[in-house]
Amino acid sequence: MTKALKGVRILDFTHVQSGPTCTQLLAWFGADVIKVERPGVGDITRGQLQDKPKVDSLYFTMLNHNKRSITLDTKNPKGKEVLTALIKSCDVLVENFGPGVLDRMGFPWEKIHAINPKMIVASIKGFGPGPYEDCKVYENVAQCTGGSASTTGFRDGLPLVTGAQIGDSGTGLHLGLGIVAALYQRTMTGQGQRVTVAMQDGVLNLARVKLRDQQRLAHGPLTEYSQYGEGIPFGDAVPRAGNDSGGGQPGRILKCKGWESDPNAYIYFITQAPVWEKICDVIGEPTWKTHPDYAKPPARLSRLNQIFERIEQWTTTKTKFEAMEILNKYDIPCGPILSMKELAEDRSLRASGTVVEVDHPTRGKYLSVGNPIKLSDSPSEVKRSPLLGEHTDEILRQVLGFSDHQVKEIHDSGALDPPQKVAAE
Ligand code: CAO
Repeated sequence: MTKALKGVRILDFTHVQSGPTCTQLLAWFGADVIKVERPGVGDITRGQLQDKPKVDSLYFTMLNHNKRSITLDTKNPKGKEVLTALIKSCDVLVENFGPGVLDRMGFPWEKIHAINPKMIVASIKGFGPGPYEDCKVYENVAQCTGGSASTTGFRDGLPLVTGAQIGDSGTGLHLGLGIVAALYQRTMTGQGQRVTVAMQDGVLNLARVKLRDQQRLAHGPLTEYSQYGEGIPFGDAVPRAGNDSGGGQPGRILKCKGWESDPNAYIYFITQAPVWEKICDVIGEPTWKTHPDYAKPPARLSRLNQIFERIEQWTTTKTKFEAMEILNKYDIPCGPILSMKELAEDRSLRASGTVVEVDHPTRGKYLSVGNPIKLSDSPSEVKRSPLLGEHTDEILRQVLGFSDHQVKEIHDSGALDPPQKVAAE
């Protein structure tokens, strides 16, 4: 079976998490992703959070599947020649260097466009144009500056960052969509273009419902937020809403059987209006179906704490899986709080290829998240990440067509060697 992006070649200048998320997805869709890394060092994550000595970290392996690796010193004159050849023979350059790095390397957009007018140049930066455009940015900085942290956590607690990597992986996803859109446009125009996503913008896009609520505040309190029922006045900015549901249907995380010893024995429970009567039956409060204090959603808003306490009395008599099974029968929306251990062992996620076991020559077997986007005519196999520079000669010969003599010249130039340290005086 063919692959959706077969024939697309990516010059992958990405590192850490945001950019590699994007190029890994493109590789899963069948693009030939050539990861260019600094000789001797490589992507810094190869050595970060290492669980086994001298082995590529899970941080690296889980973000760089299905890619090839070439090491190249792009500050070496011969290295610049090789980079120019790569630009000529690739369709997309993806980078998430700090601001200005590509220009300092001697490859600004204008030069790349002149070398290969069809090339799409896709970049992730921390911020778009404005006062912070020169700042380097990491995940949590983006979560804080994109509106996620100020709206995550409890009203009376600190702003919180999330476990989901919405700044890095979220921005990588946005960039991937921009790249395939630009590739599609290129089929009609024949021209490349620049694709840029700022991490702040990507996070704000994911926090869009909170900007919605910011504007609703001008017209009165946010009645679905718990603090409304608690009689606590709203300020002039969207508050943190704890575990309240963001969709206008009140929801909470409730204890389940075993919560005293299991930190994940909880379930998310939504008191969705159309199934209210079924909820009343399940929890054993049939009179609430007609009682004026409970029957209609507006009457319930000021009593949410009391209502959820009663529902929790019921959920604590069930495990989260028992509660899920019962509630699903009645179409009552709910979700058990699944630990990473439970997800790693989940049989349906294994069967769908969302959790995969990968074999690596130096690390051995490990688990990873496979492609969560399923295409019926372009299945994704997860292939292990490359060792540092594993494909250097293969790429020089097969992709760039260099002869034995030219390859030797490149080796002799030092362009494939780690930069020499200058001795301290
Ligand atoms: N050969 C020679 N030099 C190379 C090279 C190669 N193959 N690859 C990279 N380099 C050099 C660059 O040219 C740059 O040198 P100069 O600063 O002298 O121009 C240098 O490596 C450092 O690049 P950098 O600024 O991208 O890396 P950093 O570790 O200082 O910063 C990060 C890391 C992530 C903060 C920064 O890249 C960034 O802000 N990126 C954009 C936002 C982003 O993606 N952040 C998410 C990261 S994941 O949490």
